[in-house]
Amino acid sequence: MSDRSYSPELFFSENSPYARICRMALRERDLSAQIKETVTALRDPQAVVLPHNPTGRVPALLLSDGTTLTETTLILQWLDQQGTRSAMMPADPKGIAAYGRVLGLLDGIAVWNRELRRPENERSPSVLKLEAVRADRIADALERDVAGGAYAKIDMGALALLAVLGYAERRHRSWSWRSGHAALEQWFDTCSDRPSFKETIPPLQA
Ligand SMILES: N[C@@H](CCC(=O)N[C@@H](CS)C(=O)NCC(=O)O)C(=O)O
Repeated sequence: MSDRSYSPELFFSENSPYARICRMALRERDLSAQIKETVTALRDPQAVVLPHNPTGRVPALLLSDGTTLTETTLILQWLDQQGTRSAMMPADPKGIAAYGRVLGLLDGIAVWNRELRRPENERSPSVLKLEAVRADRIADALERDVAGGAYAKIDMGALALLAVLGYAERRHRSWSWRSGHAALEQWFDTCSDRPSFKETIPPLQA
């Protein structure tokens, strides 16, 4: 914090599924005119986010008084209090559980993807296996959830699910999540038509 005043600024990387949830929420809540989005490098001593956020991670949201919020869920909670649109952060236990389940999937996939980015001889086969099994198990649960009507309302849990499946489509293609998950696939194909999703698509990774 400082005595200076800042323009609210959301630091992101195009590849980050965590930041993408916040970027989608910004659009869904019609806050793009008030909050600027700034691309930052990651794991780079010159990264523009570093003076505001020593963790160097995204998303990070710089507020007008110089406070920087980090961690996706905390940023979403703050965004939820801005603007005039109705709240998107679930408050009921079922909605909170649905949001948490998706975050759990995303955390596992982030570990899996990081492992895959290491040189082949440094990868841990047991980590790769554990995360693949975890992701499939959560996808099976999500398949049942979606078939039962969960994630039908576009709240923060639904945005998180769009971001994680969108990440699997473009950046983590070794996970064939569609196989055996027809309801999830249909949900994704329908919901990915939203402008907030289309405007935040990450580059394709081979
Ligand atoms: N727990 C954090 C995770 C954010 C995260 O891991 N972001 C990644 C990009 S997807 C990052 O900034 N990595 C850069 C680094 O590890 O230095 C959240 O919920 O926001």
